[in-house]
Order: sequence, then structure tokens, then C-alpha cells
Amino acid sequence: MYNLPSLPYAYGALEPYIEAQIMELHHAKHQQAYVDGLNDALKKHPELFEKPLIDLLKDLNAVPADIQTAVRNHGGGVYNHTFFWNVMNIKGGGEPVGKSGQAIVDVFGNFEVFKDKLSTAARSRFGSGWAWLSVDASGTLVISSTANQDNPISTGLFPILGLDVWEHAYYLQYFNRRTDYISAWWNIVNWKQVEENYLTIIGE
Ligand code: MN3
Repeated sequence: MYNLPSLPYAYGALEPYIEAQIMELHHAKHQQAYVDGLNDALKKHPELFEKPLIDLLKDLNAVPADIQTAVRNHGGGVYNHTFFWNVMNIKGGGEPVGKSGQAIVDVFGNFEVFKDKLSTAARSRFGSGWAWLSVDASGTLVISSTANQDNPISTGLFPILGLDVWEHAYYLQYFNRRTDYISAWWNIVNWKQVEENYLTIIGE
């Protein structure tokens, strides 16, 4: 059975950029609901509890048809949120570091261009979803966005940074102003974690 993973910091740790109340609801209620939904689905095929969640998401077609949508939505919700908590830190912000920082400059020209492109992907995601920076099969960085709780891993990409643009992630503080939330979020991007994610994926 899956349990709610603990948040790597206190609910108020990302203030003033993300208020404690949002973080508490987002973690204790929303992510918990995804955990519960995933457990309910996997109970029908308990052998799948043995498989790492990321492996289920990598190959959703291999998941039994009767729970495929539930694993996609709830499993994605569990995985994405744990990923999201880790790519944020109040000591973050500024510019990307290390090899991933260099790769961002190499692929996008400079940090400002990259920031603008990822922000646009986040802003223009219609309805609920995510914006991502991923490594593709050739090792190149790509920006994308997904609907709902879909993760790029299901389409052969390996995410190193992700931004939740569901209204539950910002509405209590930013109301309808998703753009303001996105701008604020750049102040708490944990570039050290992005670098760790990148090095793991490229095998260094
Ligand atoms: Mn969320």
C-alpha cells in the first residue's frame, strides 16, 4: 500500500511565494486523495504494489485495462506531487546550476528565453495540468505541458522540473492570476534538485 510521502519542509516554508494553507491542502488533502485512489485501484491487482510506481507510469498500456485510467490519474497524482515538492525550496530561485544549467543555455540560448518558454507552456495549459522540462531520448532538453496528472514519462520523456498549474495549487492566494503564481514560483525553484534529476537521467 502507498502512504502519503512526507513533505520535505514545513507547510509554511515556501512563504511568501506559496502560502502554508495552500501547501497543507495540496499535500494533506489533494495528494492524500491520489494516494487513496491509487491504493483502491491497485487492490484489484495487488501484484502491482510490487512494481515501482514510475514503471507503471512509463508503460501505462501494460497496466490492466480496468485500472489503467485510475493509475494514470491517481498514480500520476502521487508521483507528480512528490516530484513537485522536491523541485521547490525557499533557498532556491536564481539561475540554474551545473550541467543542467549549461544544457539549458545550450538548448534555449539563455536562461531568460528558457524561463519565458516554460512560463508560456504553464500559462497556456488549458484547464488543469502541468508544465515540464524533460530530457528526451537523445539527451536533449524539451519543454512540454500535460493535462490532468499525466507525466511526460508516459511518452518517453524524463522530467527534471515540473510546475503544477491546477487551480488547487494557487487559487487561494493568487485567485485567477495564474501568471502571478508562475512568476512567484521562479523564486523557489530548487535548481540543485533539478541538477540531481538531470545527472541521474544522463547517468552521471
Ligand atoms: Mn496539485
